Amino acid sequence: MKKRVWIDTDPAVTHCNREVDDAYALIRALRSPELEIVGISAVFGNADVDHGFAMAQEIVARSGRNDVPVFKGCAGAGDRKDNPAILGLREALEEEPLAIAALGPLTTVAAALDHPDARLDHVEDIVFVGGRRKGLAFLVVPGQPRPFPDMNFESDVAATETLLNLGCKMTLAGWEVSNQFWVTPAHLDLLLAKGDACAGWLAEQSRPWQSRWMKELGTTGFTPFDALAIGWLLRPQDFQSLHWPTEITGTGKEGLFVADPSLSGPSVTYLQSVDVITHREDLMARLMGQPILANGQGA
Ligand SMILES: [Ca+2]
Repeated sequence: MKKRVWIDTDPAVTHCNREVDDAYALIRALRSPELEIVGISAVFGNADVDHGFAMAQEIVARSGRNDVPVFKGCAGAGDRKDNPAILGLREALEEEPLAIAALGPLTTVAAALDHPDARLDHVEDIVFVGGRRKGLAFLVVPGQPRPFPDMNFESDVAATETLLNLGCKMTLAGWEVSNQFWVTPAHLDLLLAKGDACAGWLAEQSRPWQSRWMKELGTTGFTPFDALAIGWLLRPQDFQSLHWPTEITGTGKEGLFVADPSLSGPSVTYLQSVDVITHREDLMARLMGQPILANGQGA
């Protein structure tokens, strides 16, 4: 049986900061026959919601998956009035249980679920690209001038609070698990050489983003953060995880979403590490549209 999934995403790719990792997550998911993607919703974040909506539609078309509906969601933190994404997610939940991959700020997901008619008992998991282990700074390299922000969390702290207070099951696919995983120039060359037009487009769009990481941080490539959240839905056996209580400390931009055994708030599944080699094989094969073998490798 296929796993029902809703994906909430903030793809920039060709616009604003040109971050590409939502595209890695979306194409990976759209090319995974194990998943029934019942809807994709665009939210503000890396770009404004209008661009994110258009880009999500473009990625669906490039992946050859025009059968998957795309909905426009919330335009900013606190924008919780009904929109097609909020109503679409709530309707999808009425039918059967599903998992939610939350790849951007949680505004739309919180608005959909914080409603008397929302079937919270049908939320199997909210896989959120955010949160941190206590004391963890988001540093790619030692001596980095400024740590990376916990962008999706910081963009709407209240939305995270809402979902925790509702008692929703949540998995944090945040910095720690993602920052072990690199897409290098050789991987982009492979996508171009062995992939189809969609994989080639992704590789070309990734070059400027990758160059920026390598130039500014001295890395061997970039981290496709959001793709790890989809990976958890596909191959949980590749991950090491912990079940830890959380707390939201501080307020506004000073706020941190922290998981640690010493805390006393709602518990989450915290993804700690992943089998990088197996998991990257799986990602690359799916991006190129190749069949996946049981060991996670492309045929
Ligand atoms: Ca994202």
